[in-house]
Amino acid sequence: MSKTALVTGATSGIGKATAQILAKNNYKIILCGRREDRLIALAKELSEFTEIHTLSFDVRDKKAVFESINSLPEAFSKIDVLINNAGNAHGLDSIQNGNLEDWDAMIDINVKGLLYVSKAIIPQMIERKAGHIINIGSIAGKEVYLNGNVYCASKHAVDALNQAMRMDLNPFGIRVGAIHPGAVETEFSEVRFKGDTDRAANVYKGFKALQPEDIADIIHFVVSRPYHVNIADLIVFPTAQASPSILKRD
Ligand code: NDP
Ligand code: 8X3
Repeated sequence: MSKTALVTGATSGIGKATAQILAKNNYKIILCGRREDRLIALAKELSEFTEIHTLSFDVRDKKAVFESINSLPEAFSKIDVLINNAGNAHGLDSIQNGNLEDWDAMIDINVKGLLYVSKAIIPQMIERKAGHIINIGSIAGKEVYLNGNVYCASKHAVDALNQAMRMDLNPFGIRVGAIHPGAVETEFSEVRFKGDTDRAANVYKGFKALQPEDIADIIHFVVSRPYHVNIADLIVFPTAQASPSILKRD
């Protein structure tokens, strides 16, 4: 019987590529995100391969998170794999110049949103004594960089929560692991720079950045290991990158 994966942030970038690869590998997919038009288009594309269900909610809205997940039809209600991917950076400013709305967004989405979605799904994994949670962290969750302050703090929180979830859920045989990418060419920088596409494009100039499919491929590898194998923590850089601030450009 095919497994079911719920992917947050499936409308773009890493989440979309992950939904695509898992769908082609016989997972039933629950696609989540706020942009319904994109959810519908992706559902149409992937329904050629598997059964798809879409859930449109903002991960900041805890009522919507619980209502959406609790509303899943029977065929999608048993979630084997949770990919906690939804998230973004908002702004790249010093702590003294940081924007309070940006700070709220990063903490509310990257940390609290991940917690709400996890809290809505963990009970059924505990009941079945099985499940797999993959938290998408970042190299920003391992090292801080100039002006990265609150985004880095939010991803350090994801790193801490990943370790904590693994400990707390250990008695129930639930796999928990994180993947921490370096620079991946997605809409991430467009969101960070609030639609400034030139500034966003410059982030990926002069080197070969990771593509969302590179991370999706690794996620597929991680979920397809035998059940006794849990890849707990993985950092993935483009070859040109050695740390958030060491990047070899042409
Ligand atoms: P994208 O901007 O391409 O995708 C972000 C996804 O998150 C979108 O699908 C978006 O969907 C969803 N999302 C954002 N805010 C919310 C919200 N409030 N409620 C629900 N969904 C939301 O970026 P990436 O694919 O790059 O980012 C995915 C993850 O990877 C993030 O956690 C990011 O921090 C992490 N990451 C990215 C790196 C990179 O260099 N790109 C490197 C390291 C980590 P919608 O807007 O439709 O709601
Ligand atoms: C995204 C990678 O280095 O911009 O998490 O923080 S970085």
